[in-house]
Amino acid sequence: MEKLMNIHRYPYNPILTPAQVPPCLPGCEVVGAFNAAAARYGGETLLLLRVAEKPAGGPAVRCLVLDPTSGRIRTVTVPRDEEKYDFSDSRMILRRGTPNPTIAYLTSLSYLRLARSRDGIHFTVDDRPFLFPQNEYETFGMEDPRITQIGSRYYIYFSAVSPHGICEEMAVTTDFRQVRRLGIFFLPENKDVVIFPQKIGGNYYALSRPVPNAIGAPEIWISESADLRHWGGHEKLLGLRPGGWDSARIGAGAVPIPTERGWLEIYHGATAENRYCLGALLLSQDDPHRVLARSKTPVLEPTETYERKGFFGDVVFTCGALAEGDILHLYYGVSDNSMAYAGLSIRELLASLGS
Ligand code: MAN
Repeated sequence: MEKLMNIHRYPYNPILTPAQVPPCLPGCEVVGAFNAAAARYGGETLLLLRVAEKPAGGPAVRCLVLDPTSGRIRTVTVPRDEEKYDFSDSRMILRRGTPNPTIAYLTSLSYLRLARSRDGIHFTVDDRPFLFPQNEYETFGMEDPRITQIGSRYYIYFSAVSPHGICEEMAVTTDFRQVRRLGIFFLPENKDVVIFPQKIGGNYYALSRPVPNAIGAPEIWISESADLRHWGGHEKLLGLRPGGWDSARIGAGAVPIPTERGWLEIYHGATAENRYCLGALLLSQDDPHRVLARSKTPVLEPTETYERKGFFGDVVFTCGALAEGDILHLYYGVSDNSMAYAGLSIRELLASLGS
C-alpha cells in the first residue's frame, strides 16, 4: 500500500491563461498558454510557455504553417467536407490512411514565450516571443520546452514539429534576453527530453521518449553525452504498465531533481483514451539507469474542472518543477490550455514511493 501524500493545488488555479497573452500574429487568437518550462533567474521565477495561436474565429479549418524560405507564417485552408481528412481531434487534422492515419496539419501553431514572476504565482508575459519557428523542422511549431541550468548557462530544448517528424532542438541563454540556437540533438520521432542538471560519473545524462513505428511503444529511454551535443549509450529505462494510468504512453516531465535518496523525476503517463496523469520515479544518484522506485498510483490526476475541460481535456502535463528546501513547486499544463501550480513535500513524495 502506498503512503498517502498531500498535494496542494493553488486555490485560484489556473495561474496563467490564454486571456493573459496577447497574440503576436495578426488576425490570430491565443488558444493555449501551457506546458511551460520553469527556471529561476535574477530573483524571479520564469516560465517559458508554449503559446498556441490560431486564426481568430470560425472552426479550425485554417491552419498556420511557417514557410521556411520567406520566414512568413501562411494560412492553409483545409476544406471541412474533404473525405480524406478527419477533424475529430481538436489538436490536429488527420489524413485518413492505411495502415495508420497521419497528421496532415496542427490546428494551432505553438512557439515559446517567457512569463516572469517575483512570487512564483503571479506572472507577467513578455510582449514578444522568446523563440519563434524559423526553420524547416519547425514549420508546424515548437512545443513543450524544458530548461536545464548548468552553471550560468540555461539550456532550453523543445520539440520541433514539421512534416519531417518531431525532433528535439536545443538553444542556450545566460540572460533570457539573447538566445543562441544549437540545432537538433535527438532525431525524429523523439520528444519529452529532460537533461540532468549536472554530470554523473563524468557524463551528462538525458531521458527521452522515442516513438517507434513498426514495432515497440512510446516509452522512456536514457542516453549519455560528454558535451550535451552528441548523445549515445542509449538504453531503455522505463516501460508502460498494462491496464493502468500509464499504459499507453509515458514520457519524462520535469528536469530531474537531486534528493538525498536519488534523482526525483516527475513523468507523465497516458491511457489509450488520452487521459494524462503525473507520477514519480526515483533513479539512483550515481547510476540513473537504475530505477529505485515508481509511483503505483498517480501523484496528480485530472480531477478539477480546469484539468478536465479545455482545448484538450483530462490532461495534466509538466515540463518544469523547482525545488526549494522540502517544497517542490510543480508547474503543470492543464487541458492543453492554461498553467496551474501545485506545491508538495519532497519528503512526503519520497515516502509515498517507499523511500
Ligand atoms: C502530447 C503533447 C503534449 C500534450 C499532450 C496532450 O503528449 O503534444 O504537448 O499536452 O499530448 O494533448
